[in-house]
Amino acid sequence: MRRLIILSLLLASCSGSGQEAITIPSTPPAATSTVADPVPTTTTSAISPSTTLEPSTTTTATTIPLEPLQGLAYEEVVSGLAFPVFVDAPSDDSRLFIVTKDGRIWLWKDGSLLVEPFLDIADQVRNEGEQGLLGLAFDPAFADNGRFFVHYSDNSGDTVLSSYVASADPDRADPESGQILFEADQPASNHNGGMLAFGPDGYLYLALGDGGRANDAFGHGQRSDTVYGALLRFATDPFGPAPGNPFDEVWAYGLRNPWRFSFDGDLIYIGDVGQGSFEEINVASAGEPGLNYGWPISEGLHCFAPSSGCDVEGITLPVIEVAHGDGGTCSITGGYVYRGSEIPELEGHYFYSDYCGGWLRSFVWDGAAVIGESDWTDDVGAIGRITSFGTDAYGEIYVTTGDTVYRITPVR
Ligand SMILES: [Ca+2]
Repeated sequence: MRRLIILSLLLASCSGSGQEAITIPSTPPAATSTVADPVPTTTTSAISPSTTLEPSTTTTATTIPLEPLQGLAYEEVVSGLAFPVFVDAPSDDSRLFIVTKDGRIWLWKDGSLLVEPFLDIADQVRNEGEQGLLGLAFDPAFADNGRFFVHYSDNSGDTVLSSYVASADPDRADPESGQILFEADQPASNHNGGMLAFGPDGYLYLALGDGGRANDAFGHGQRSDTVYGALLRFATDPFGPAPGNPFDEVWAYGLRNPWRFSFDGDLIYIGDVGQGSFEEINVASAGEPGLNYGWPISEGLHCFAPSSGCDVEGITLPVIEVAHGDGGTCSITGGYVYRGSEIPELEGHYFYSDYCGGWLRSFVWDGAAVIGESDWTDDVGAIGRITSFGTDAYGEIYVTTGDTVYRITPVR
């Protein structure tokens, strides 16, 4: 059974790291025991459950009441993959696009995995450690123009953002359509960031890490004039830094290794991987330019450099900090706010995990504070290292492990 976990934002305690906790007098209080259980004991709403990924036009719109939610489960979608790191789908598209780190995008369609990949750029991708094909985003007009964007490490280990278009066969991309749009040298093999997504403003966001090694070795974290340790924002027609960016391509900075971020309405949720002690989830207004997320001044809600007495004025601090050792935590995996139809009780819950810990947790950001923190790990069970989350076109949430894609489903 799920259990409610109560973590205090202000009690960033007992790390053993020697880092001083940051006192945030203006931060609203964290969740308390008065937080409502996210799972109602009786179901009063009636929805139209979707039990398949078929287009809604083929389903019968029968409204039946849901049984009470007992918990969550992972439903295996497809296994035997070579390190899936992302799942996504264009709007109103029943297919699932599965990214494997080796440089391929696979299609799960009508209940099975197509034999031939949608895209295969493995010969252009270095697939080692944190390097590989790391991000995928569909043009908001994908249904009309077939265009999509990928972020990968090239054979030199450097960052590349490219676009491709689907071929006359909608299940295959045109491998000759690739256009390199943006490149950045990577001074080290780690901390390449990864995530690529369109924001609510229609611009394309790319998250890059601090350049790598440890302790912000290259001094990129607090520089707004480098693309490292930053959230970049691009216009795509024509391609270039988006209008309104505070610093050329850079939209926000002070990030260490933002592996996964997502948008929900006018908010952005960023899972920023910490160094040796603390992981963090940040929630901020997606439309606010120039935010500084603190690295390496802060790691989570603790001072990092300096290790005590750090000045965090002007820094956007995380809303969730997870200490290493909490459930095996070592490297946070940011996820999504649930906006699907199968689990209406969890509408608005942000799901996230950790690569090492493999746990599944959620919370609700109510606009001022974290409420309803929940740990679903006992429900869903241990499935190993969770590399990423993803969503389908209907807002259902998926997780990926080293070889399998699972869907989060309700138990009723
Ligand atoms: Ca931070």
